[in-house]
Amino acid sequence: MLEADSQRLRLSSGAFVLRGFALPYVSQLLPAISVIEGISPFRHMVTPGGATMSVALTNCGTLGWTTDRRGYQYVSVDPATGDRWPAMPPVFAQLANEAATMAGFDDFEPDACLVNRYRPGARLSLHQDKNERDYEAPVVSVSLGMNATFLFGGHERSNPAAKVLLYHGDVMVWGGADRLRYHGIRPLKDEPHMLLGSERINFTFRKAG
Ligand code: MD6
Ligand code: FE
Repeated sequence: MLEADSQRLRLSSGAFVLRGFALPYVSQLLPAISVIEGISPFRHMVTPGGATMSVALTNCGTLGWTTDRRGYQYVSVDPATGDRWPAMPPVFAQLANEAATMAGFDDFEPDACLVNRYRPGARLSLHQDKNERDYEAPVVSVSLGMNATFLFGGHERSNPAAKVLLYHGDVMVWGGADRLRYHGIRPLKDEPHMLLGSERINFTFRKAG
């Protein structure tokens, strides 16, 4: 199932890891993240089941992903501030569009960018990304900072999951027949990164509305 050329690891028909694809953008991405968190700070949200997430999150773009006791939803206003989410920086949209094209998904125009912050021990349990209206569009996901083990599962939660290491600068593009696969992140080890220290930042672009 694995197939690789120099910069593209193909996990399945519609799922790719683009190794180092975001590296040329990092010097623009980090200050943009500081601006975003200055407007809409990272926070630990509560799942519908009542658990507080170990991953802290914020958003930029027209729509932002949220969870609380009532469920998961995309909203245009940050519930913590009462204001709109910060705008998506043009460099974010450009990176997402170029990565999607590399994976064969043309004209990707995301309206939502979920920004996740992991510290040692934080994890994301197996889930499907299915709160978006449009499953035609792929999901583009950028990893910065500490390494993480990504779990690439199947279409049932109980299916076995492959483990894929994601490094600083890697971009995943995920769509087509793979759009609704279960996936997650193993608890992060504390192996500090030279730029970001004991943090991993992931941002995930979607067409949500
Ligand atoms: C993360 N990512 O990498 C969490 N979802 O921290 C995701 O949940 C994800 O990386 C869909 C497609 C790619 C992803
Ligand atoms: Fe996801």
